[in-house]
Amino acid sequence: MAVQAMNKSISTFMIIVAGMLFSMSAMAYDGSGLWLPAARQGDKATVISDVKGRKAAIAVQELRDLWRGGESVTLRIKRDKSLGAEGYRIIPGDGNVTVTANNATGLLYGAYHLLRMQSAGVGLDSVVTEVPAFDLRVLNHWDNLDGTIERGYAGESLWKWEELPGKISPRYKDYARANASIGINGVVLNNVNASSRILSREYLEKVKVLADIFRPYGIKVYLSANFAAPMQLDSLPTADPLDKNVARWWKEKCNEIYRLIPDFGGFLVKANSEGQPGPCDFGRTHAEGANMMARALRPHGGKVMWRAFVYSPADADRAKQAYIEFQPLDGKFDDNVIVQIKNGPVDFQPREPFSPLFGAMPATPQMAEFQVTQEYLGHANHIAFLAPMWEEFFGFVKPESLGAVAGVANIGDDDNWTGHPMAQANWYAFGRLAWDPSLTSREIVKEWLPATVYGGTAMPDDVKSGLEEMMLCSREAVVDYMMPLGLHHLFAFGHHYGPEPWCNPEGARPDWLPSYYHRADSAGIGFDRSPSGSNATAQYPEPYRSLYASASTCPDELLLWFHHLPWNYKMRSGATLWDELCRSYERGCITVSDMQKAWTAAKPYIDPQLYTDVETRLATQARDAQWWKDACLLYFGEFSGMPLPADVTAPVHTLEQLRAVDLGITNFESPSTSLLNSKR
Ligand code: BDP
Repeated sequence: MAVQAMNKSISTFMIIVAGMLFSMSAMAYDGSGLWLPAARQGDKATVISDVKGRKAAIAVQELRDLWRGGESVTLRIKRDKSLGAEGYRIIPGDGNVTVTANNATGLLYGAYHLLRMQSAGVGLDSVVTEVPAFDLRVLNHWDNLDGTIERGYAGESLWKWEELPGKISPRYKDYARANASIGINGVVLNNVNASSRILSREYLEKVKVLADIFRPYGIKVYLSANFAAPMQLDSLPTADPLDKNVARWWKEKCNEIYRLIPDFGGFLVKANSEGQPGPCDFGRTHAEGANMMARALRPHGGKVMWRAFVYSPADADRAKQAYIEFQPLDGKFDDNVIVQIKNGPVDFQPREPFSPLFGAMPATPQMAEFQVTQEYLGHANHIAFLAPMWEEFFGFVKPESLGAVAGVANIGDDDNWTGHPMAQANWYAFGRLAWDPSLTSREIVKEWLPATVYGGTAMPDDVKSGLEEMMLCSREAVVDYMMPLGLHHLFAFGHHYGPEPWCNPEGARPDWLPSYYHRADSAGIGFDRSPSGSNATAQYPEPYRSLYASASTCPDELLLWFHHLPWNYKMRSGATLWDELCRSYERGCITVSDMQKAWTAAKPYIDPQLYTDVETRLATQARDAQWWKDACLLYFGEFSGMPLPADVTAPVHTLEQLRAVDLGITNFESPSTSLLNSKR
């Protein structure tokens, strides 16, 4: 008792100390400040600059308000070809730090670099030279004009269309600032499932207001365009890209846009995909459609980002379809078209191999599309730090082969922007990797955690590294408890949250159903994409083609993506496939419980509101991990007929109970099932 009381008073004391540190370093926590430092108290920092214009003024102001380095900072334009349009150099000196760049954009990025170093507690001891790897680093918002967000889990859209252009939310500027601070320079405002109305005069005037706010932060606005807009907005009889009235309509539309927004970035287009209109409706190719729009944008310097996310059943394997449709179009796109390809060949699963389209169209500019929002990784309930996923991608697809990167935003109007406070790390990581894809996940988390979670506290090193590990292992944990060994798309229909490997609603497209992907039967499990199956492996270049083609060389983590194997197949570890599968699910659950422990250890040093929020979400994550494990192992166990290995704990649910959980097919936000709650 006495010991407990003493421990309690020690931890109360530590909470008070940590609380004092917090109040010294920041305002009351609500998550809205993201990773940006709090303003200095008292005197401003000394910043010397004679560079004119809004951008430079922002850079100066940010440093005056936030820089605590002691040295003064000089911002200076200095011509240097090697720095390009956005690069910068930071030169430490005696009592002064100098930032040079070719223009104010570079100076702004240089200013934010200094502030990031400050937040991460990194000293400046040598010259820093930075040039972004990609010219275009863009967030794709899947925001609808009615304020909802497709696959958004952080409230409603930030864009208050009904209030614009008259009323301006202060968050527009905060948003731009946050993006600039991590190097994002483009924003697609609306959903790829686009309403044509965004291109109406009424909406363009609203868009202009946002573009004007974003411009001084180096950010261009882009819009998702509906290919049938000429028909929908102005009743043209067709949207055929080779029809001259259609081409004229787009030209005039672009002229209208550029009169309002002279630096408009261009269009993002989802065409002939999941029911969206496109050139194929008129017997034309994707290239013909994209080029028609590109020619309307060309005089103004705009770009078309044309998505390759298509899967019309040209082949029995969905994973092959985008390649089949797009690869033959190589060389047929105008040079202001860039083909935007999801990282994997299916759809943002917890783990996919890279899409074989990358590198397969050498005469066509390509860009990668990542999903920052956690549609398939536990929504805003699970910690899944995605830098390791993107780092893995860049291990296969060389950044030099890409012209740009896009991330589907996880941002909404929640106070903390991203729903789960730790999901801010994914926004941050996307920006940082889009600037410098050679950064490691660890480097990124070492910047983000102190800047956001524990800066200014006396957190001991072992607790800090516990939090780093918590972040770094989180994506692999999700893979383990949801879809290990290359399994994919075991999700409940529609909302993609919980497990439903048995899901089979009447009339659904087969390639939206889990059984299409897992193919479990008494003979085994997995999708045979080897040469004896769908031969998707043939779409890959060597060495991957051969590596993936044979189960004996295919990496474990992609095994069931490429192969259908017997339950007693002998794995590299010596265990059977079934035992390995069971252990993977078990490991996922154990990792989440380790993540909970790391978070608990950090309690005395973390703002209480943040602490409790994450603690609660981690409890949900732990519950869901168990739910996934039980659902998948009980269901697959019916086919394998094999018992759980002795080192795997028994399920806490029965299959009947889990099958009875009605997940609903739309608008699923959190697993509020009393069944699952009561089981803990
Ligand atoms: C899928 C989403 C769907 C999107 C689609 C896309 O489930 O909501 O519209 O991707 O990327 O992942 O177009």
